[in-house]
Amino acid sequence: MKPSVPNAAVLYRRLRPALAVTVVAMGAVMLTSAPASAVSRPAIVSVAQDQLGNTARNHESPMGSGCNYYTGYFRSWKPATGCPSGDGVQWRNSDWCADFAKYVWRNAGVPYAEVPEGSGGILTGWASSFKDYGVAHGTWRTRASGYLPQPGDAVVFDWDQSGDIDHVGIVTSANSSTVYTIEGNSGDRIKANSYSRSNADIVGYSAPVGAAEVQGTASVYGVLADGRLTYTAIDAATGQRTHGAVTSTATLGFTPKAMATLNFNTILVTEDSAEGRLYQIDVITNRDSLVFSPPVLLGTGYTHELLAYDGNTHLFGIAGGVLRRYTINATKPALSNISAGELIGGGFTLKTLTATASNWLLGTTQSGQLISYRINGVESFTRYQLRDTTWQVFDYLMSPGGGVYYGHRPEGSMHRYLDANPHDGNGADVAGLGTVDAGGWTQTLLSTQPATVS
Ligand SMILES: [Ca+2]
Ligand SMILES: [Ca+2]
Ligand SMILES: [Ca+2]
Repeated sequence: MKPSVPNAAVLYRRLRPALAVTVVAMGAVMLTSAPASAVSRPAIVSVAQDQLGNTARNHESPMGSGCNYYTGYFRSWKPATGCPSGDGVQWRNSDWCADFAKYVWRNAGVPYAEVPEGSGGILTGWASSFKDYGVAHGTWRTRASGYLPQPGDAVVFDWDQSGDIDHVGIVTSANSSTVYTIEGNSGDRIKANSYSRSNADIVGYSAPVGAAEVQGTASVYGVLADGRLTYTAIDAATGQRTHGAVTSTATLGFTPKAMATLNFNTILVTEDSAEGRLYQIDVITNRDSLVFSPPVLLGTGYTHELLAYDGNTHLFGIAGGVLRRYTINATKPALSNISAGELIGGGFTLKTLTATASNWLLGTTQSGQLISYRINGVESFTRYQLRDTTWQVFDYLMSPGGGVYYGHRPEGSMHRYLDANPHDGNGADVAGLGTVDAGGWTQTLLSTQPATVS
């Protein structure tokens, strides 16, 4: 038998075993100060989905009576006449969209959602209280602002556009055109819905306090099949392309094999040849078109299939399944600025490679695994398998930092992910955030500048 008021950590543990410790720790912090650690957006979505699938309480009983579990969970003073009991709660009669949304936030560990309304809590049984929460905590965004709603946000509606808010739901995902939700009291039940993001009934969105928010711009360099270079910028917070692709008129003059972006205007590219020539490319401008100096040959022997730079002096290269680490001590390196490669280890039979932070790598395999590696030193690393399947669809995976991952598919689409904690060795908190573009990324080689997003 479940307790009448489920402990948030207990419910959370049932949903996401590996993260339970994090949530308990955060709860302890919340007693004394504003939380510093991030609430997990995927955890919010999981709680909502869990309730959506809970047939014992995902609808009114009797249907149309207003009697529901979620109002009973929060308020003993609401009328119970004709309402059943279930899951240890006396169900009660109300419009319950806000009670459902509050339940989801509270049980996912959203800061301040646990504060009772009689003790200064902002969230109440009124849908408008979810706007009040965002305004009070600085996380409110209007629909008209163009904000791309994020999983776990609360979305509030004004059905009759009268100026007062009528309804609230939980955002599960969104893309450039559509926002997807799970809502309580939608046709007297919990229901998954979708709306055009331009639907005027949507007033706006409140983000949960402490949710992983990313800031920064991803700078992506690429090579087209004809050897021209491209530059594209993506706003990491919204996932929208803000610049480009701008394209050079000049071509590389050699067939590239692997590429790493050192900084905003320096790229390393290896030639697809037995000699393994390594070139440095100085980008002069990427504003309206991309202009670069003729590639400078640095040396040979760089036969790597994959390269990644971690933004903190380390260039990683994989050749024949062997990972080596080079230290680069100049912004525009000559060969003398690149150390001999340290052997990190073998068995790196990866399809893609990127760096997520200093001495942290992320890659995918042909069989679809998503793997992160902590590089400890010479012949020392720790491997974490974040996902077991499905990631083979990407031919390039790139991270500009901040747990933001971009996956490129050969047909030209670019997909966006957020790993709430990219360095916990755990993939349960990796959330798909839709596409940057459904097509048009025709580059045959791609690389992003590291450490520009946090
Ligand atoms: Ca209204
Ligand atoms: Ca109803
Ligand atoms: Ca993680």
